[in-house]
Amino acid sequence: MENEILKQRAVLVGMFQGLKDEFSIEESMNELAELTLAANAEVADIIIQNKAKIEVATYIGTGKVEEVRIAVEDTQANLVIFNDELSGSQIRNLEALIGVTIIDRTALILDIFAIRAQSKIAKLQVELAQLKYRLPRLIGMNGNLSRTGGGIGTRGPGEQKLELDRRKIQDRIDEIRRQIGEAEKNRVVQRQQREKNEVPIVALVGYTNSGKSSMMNKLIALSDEDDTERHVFEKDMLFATLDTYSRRIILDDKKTFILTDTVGFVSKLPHTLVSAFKATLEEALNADLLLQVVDYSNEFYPMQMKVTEQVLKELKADHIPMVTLYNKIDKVTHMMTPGQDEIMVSAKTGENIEVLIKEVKHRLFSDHREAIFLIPYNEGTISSYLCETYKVNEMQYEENGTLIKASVSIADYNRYESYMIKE
Ligand SMILES: Nc1nc2c(ncn2[C@@H]2O[C@H](COP(=O)(O)OP(=O)(O)OP(=O)(O)O)[C@@H](O)[C@H]2O)c(=O)[nH]1
Ligand SMILES: [Mg+2]
Repeated sequence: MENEILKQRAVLVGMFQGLKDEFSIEESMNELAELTLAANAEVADIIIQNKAKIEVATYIGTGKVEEVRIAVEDTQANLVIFNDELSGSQIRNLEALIGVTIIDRTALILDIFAIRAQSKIAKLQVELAQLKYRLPRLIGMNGNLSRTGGGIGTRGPGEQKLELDRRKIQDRIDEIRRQIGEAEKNRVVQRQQREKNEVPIVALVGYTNSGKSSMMNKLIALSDEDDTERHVFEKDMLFATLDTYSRRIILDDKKTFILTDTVGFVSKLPHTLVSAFKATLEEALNADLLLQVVDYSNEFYPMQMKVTEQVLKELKADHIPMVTLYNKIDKVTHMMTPGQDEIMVSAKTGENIEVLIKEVKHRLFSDHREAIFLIPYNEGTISSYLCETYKVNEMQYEENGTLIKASVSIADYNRYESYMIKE
């Protein structure tokens, strides 16, 4: 089968540079192996160099290069993946010495994104990130690209072939930026509409595969608008979600908010990707509340939380109030006592989801105030807005208009103050 012929076998190479990034090299290589599988390649061998100094020409030392070459020969691998970013000349030198395609962690992650991208905007963003990664490395990668027909590092989003020519790449980057800007205009209009209506936004953020989309689906199912057509894609794979999805969640007392599902993060998430995905992450960056979903059953969850918080900082979203959801508690035997702003949950069994909802309500709606409005009949849009947005405690058709008694947000309290009547 064509797929089997194309299946790549990779030797993974990592360098331990002291504990400066606080994660063990084993954790990092373990994750690199998972990313390799996610890109449809096999792991043939893993080689680690314990060394603090980086060789300018080959990244790892000469002896280690030879060790990698032998491992490639022994395992019949046709690809070597480095755990850190390489320069164009390092790639070229290593390919000359080892004799197979060399890529780095960034190219691997970009490749997975290229496979997964579905929507037009996600495809554009991935291609933009790939081209920006590629531009400074053109000299090193030319030979590589002309030699291989497919495989990791050469895939574009969809069936597209990536450009090779510097000037054409620059033109394409400009064109993609224009198209993303165009697509974003629509989104901005939608958001402004929501802001006008004062519907609060809650965004699910966190490490890839932690259960963000599952949590979203659980909350959609609980919403009294339950409709499986509104469910989002959830799956046990890295980067299942690349687009931002927003759904309206209506709670039992009609309290309404917008819930947003976002792309997952990963350690050493390429900067080109973070900036390319800023457009889709915009909704999350404007949220009133962040729910950080953590896979509590994963032994590396503390590292994953650290990465998530770093990326949020990079996106300048670290000022938004956040509640941490330790998810997948159905998979663990050892529980911990959650601190403030922390909830132990299971998106799968629904355990403690009611605690989560209570917390969200408290965060978003505790400033609501009781009010009685008399809305004139020629202002029908206001009365229907109030009825759609809030749980109406009392409603009567009076001579001069509709009398509505409800608990509303401060913004609406102020906005419709002129229609308010005292009891
Ligand atoms: N046992 C268990 N599995 C869960 C739970 N929540 C999610 N999962 C599983 O975890 C896997 C990943 O779930 P997703 O919801 O797709 O994760 P995500 O955070 O959206 O992942 P990305 O979109 O890739 O960033 C799926 O196989 C889910 O079924 C949970 O509470 N318990
Ligand atoms: Mg998801």
